[in-house]
Amino acid sequence: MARSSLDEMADTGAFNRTPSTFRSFVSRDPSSAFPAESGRYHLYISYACPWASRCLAYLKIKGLEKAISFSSVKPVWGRTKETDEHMGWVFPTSSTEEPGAEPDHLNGAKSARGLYELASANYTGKYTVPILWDKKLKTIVNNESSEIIRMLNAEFNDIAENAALDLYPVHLQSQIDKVNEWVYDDINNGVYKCGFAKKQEPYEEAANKLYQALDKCEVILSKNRYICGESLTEADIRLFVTLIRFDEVYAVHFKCNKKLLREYPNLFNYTKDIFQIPGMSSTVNMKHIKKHYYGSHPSINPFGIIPLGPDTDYSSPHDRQKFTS
Ligand SMILES: N[C@@H](CCC(=O)N[C@@H](CS)C(=O)NCC(=O)O)C(=O)O
Repeated sequence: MARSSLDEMADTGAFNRTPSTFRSFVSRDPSSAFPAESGRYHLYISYACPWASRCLAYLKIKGLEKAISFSSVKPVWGRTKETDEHMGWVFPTSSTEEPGAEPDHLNGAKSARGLYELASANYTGKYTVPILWDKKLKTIVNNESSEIIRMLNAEFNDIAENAALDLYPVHLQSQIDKVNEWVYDDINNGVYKCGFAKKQEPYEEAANKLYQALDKCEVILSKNRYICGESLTEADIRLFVTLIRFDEVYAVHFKCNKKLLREYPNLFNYTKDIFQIPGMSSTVNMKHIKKHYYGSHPSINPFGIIPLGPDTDYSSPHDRQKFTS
């Protein structure tokens, strides 16, 4: 049966995310199966999705917009087939139906599910975004954002307009990997564990870990401009996509309200700092973000009401330059 993340529940009532399936790599080596050619790949995203948004962030800040096309699905999950009840990402039928979302001009698919079915006749996993699509071989190269961002960082440098930017430099790799591990478990995925928990105990466990990790970030960011020191790295982009959704969505929808992002001076200013990196603000479509979460999880928000606030202005001044003067 077709599944979504709402079905990934252990008997304990805890949320357990399953791994992605398509794991091929684009390579700078022209003789590889998926060589880094301009115009060959398309990134399917949802602006709502933090995992897809980190890929879009890379596409923008590495200057790959001319080399790799992208499009977003509609923010609210819909029926992906008439013959069953599965709810998932769907494309609009016209460019005006949902500002920011585009019909699937490449394959004419009605849903992300349609793309997975084109790529593999016997796929049984979830129909997730992001999807890195190969237009030439008409297949999915990779649907795991943590790997897609590594490809965008390093493999497309012959065609990237900002090839010099290395967000995973050799000398910081072990530090970045360590930070990613706890940030993923306790923050990126941690908010989902809070929100999707079906029992009090796993919720409290996840919420306690989330706040310990946020407190830890706050301390680090009181000493450094970025989470791994004085330069922007992959770990910052990965942390940012959760922070930017925190007060608008997770605090309410996922019950992460013990403390708000705006009550953490360093984390709050840091989020503004990353948001103001050229290209980054265009990756944040708060309308899609709010419509998706509040509108796609009826078990959590049955009436689909979208809260009005807080409507924070992340383009307002921040104090993070103090670390680099
Ligand atoms: N491990 C994947 C996770 C992607 C993921 O879970 N995406 C969610 C949206 S935020 C999705 O597409 N869910 C569809 C579903 O659960 O059916 C990645 O990081 O790329």
